[in-house]
Amino acid sequence: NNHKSDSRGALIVLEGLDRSGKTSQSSRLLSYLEGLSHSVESWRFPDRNTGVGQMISSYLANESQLDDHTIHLLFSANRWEKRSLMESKLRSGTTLIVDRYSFSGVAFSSAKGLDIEWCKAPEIGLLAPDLVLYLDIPPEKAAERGGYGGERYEQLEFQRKVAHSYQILRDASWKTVDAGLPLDDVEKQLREMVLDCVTTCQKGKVLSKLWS
Ligand code: FDM
Repeated sequence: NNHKSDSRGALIVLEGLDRSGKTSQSSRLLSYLEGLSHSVESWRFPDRNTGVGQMISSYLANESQLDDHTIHLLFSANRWEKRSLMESKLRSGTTLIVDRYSFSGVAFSSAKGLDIEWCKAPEIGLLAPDLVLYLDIPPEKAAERGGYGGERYEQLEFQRKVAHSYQILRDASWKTVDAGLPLDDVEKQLREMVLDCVTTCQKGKVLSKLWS
């Protein structure tokens, strides 16, 4: 028996405020796992390359206006359109490092005042991450990093509300890292958590669905 080809990849999600360092850390984790000869890909949501993704992208750039419920459902649809590919990658042994997922969907929309249970509903049945890594940074500190690119949600006042929503969503299974530390220190902590998760999935941890 070739156990390696039977083992599945891990679904690892990075969450956090804008400028918390998710994107840098995803690419570092990708290189790290590649270096260990793991099959791994880095993904992000929104995936702006699909038709739905282009609608989202133009909304974020303030080039189009959409009702809060409508854009929420588009973000969710953007995950649904990638669901089967996601599952086949994982089942064939590829680990996915995903920059934002359903938790961003709920945190950002509920920060606008939408009911949290309503926000979670369209996510039911998507694949549940094996690990959620929360890059924790105070909104003020994230704002100081500059480089808010001027997209729709990149404002301190709104990011404070998003931080609050993340606090409500977060459960005991999430792993939180202090994202105010130097990048190398953050990476070191993440590496250990990620490797541990990849190993658990290889050993046969069951792939489950949201919300569980
Ligand atoms: N965002 C992202 C949402 O509002 N809902 C979602 O479901 C997702 C995945 O889109 F401000 C927000 C979060 C962020 C913006 O994300 C674009 P990136 O990471 O800057 O591309």
